[in-house]
Amino acid sequence: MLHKKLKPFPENFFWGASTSAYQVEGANLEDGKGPSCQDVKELPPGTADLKTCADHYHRYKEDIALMAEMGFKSYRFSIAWTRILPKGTGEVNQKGIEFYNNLINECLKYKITPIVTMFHFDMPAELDKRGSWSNRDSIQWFVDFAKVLFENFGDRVKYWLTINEQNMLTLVGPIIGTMCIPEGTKNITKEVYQQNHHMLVAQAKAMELCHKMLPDAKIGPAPNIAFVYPASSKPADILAAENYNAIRNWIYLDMAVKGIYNPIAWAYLEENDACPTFGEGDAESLKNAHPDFIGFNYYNTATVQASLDRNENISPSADQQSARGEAGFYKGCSNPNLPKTEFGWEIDPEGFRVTIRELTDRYHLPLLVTENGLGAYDKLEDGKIHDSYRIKYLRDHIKQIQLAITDGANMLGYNPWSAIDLVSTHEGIRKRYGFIYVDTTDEAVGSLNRYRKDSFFWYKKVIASNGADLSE
Ligand code: BGP
Repeated sequence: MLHKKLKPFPENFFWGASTSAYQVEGANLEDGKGPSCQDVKELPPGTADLKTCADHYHRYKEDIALMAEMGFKSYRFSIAWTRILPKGTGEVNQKGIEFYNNLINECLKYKITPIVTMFHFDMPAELDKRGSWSNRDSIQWFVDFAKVLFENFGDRVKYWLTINEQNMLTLVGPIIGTMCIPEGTKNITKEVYQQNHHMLVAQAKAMELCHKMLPDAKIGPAPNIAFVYPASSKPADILAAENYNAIRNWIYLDMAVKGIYNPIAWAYLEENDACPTFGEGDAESLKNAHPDFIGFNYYNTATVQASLDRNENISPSADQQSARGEAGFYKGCSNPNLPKTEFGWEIDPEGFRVTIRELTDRYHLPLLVTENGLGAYDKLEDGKIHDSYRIKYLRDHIKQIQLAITDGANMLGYNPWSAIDLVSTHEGIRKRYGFIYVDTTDEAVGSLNRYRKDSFFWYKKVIASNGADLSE
């Protein structure tokens, strides 16, 4: 649709940015925090460990002040489960409560709305030992954790996100250092989707509890949604795209929003003898979630073609944004129409609009962008970082949000990744995303001084003009 006139961004639009606890905080075993799966995993070679990260734990005041200087209306961060419950269940660590109280209060001091992710890739190591999400008890562990969060922070936190990128945990969990598969598992797909089922039920129960305990709060899921294109107009490629859309995107949101398993995804599970077992009450719990909005991370689209041979050998995904394939179901391929980042991720701003429209069409719920951004090798020169490539990426995506709003989408906010440089899931701190540069490297911890990147000043103008001025 070529609009004659664009609608403005809504008033009270949440302009902000995101981080996650294990990637930004550091102090990973300080003040009573227990280890999470991230702290005990084998690090990808040459990447920074998680002891320091951006040292946000000690420097959050300086960081929030910088966010306030940019004019942030929201800050999306996650709460480390093991800071609150060092062993995952049982005793509460008051120092952990204190830290997040301080962080939340600091945001509120500047009228920045805290948007809190309850779980971002950091399962308590003690719970991993007990089988992690493969153990049905994980549903209760998560609900108990949620209760502690709602009790302690619910008076001030009005926006909650349940599980960050549950779809990536399920599809590429081992690459991002999460998801434990019990030794000797024969049917890995079945095991993974049983864990996925437990997460879905845990999420649904947490949403129900939130509505009960905090009637004026809002809660939603936060998957990584990337619309899947067919490689061509061949009908077989269209079917392949529908297949991958079903298992990459819709299985998560159909369940979160409607409480049903997506039928194409279910057929895939049947084919693989991988249908999850429902426990007592699961079906009801799944129906009772009623999210208030959909949070979603968008980096780029995916493109697939038909896989017409059930014995085809398809290599596994490299990470969150690379589609792999399933013989006889779909096969990932690159999109020749799209440029790539320095780290090989395709860049597709228009695909953002496509994805937003599709989400609007399918679910009729308000949408909150919880991640979007460009990972690059930034250079600090004379105290400056000239990241025009990032400005271009963000500008192109913000334009597409406005087009989608004009198309009829209800957009709550834009919280790109990341507020400040932090450690990537598997490519170290050299892959930077922030508006704020942190002086540190994968090889050694640096001064940790903060520097405003060019994108910092640009985003400040964008926010001040409520998205009307995107010029550099
Ligand atoms: C998302 C995760 C984030 C984040 C981001 C960038 O999948 O939710 O935690 O790290 O991707 O990915 P990466 O760090 O792999 O570059």
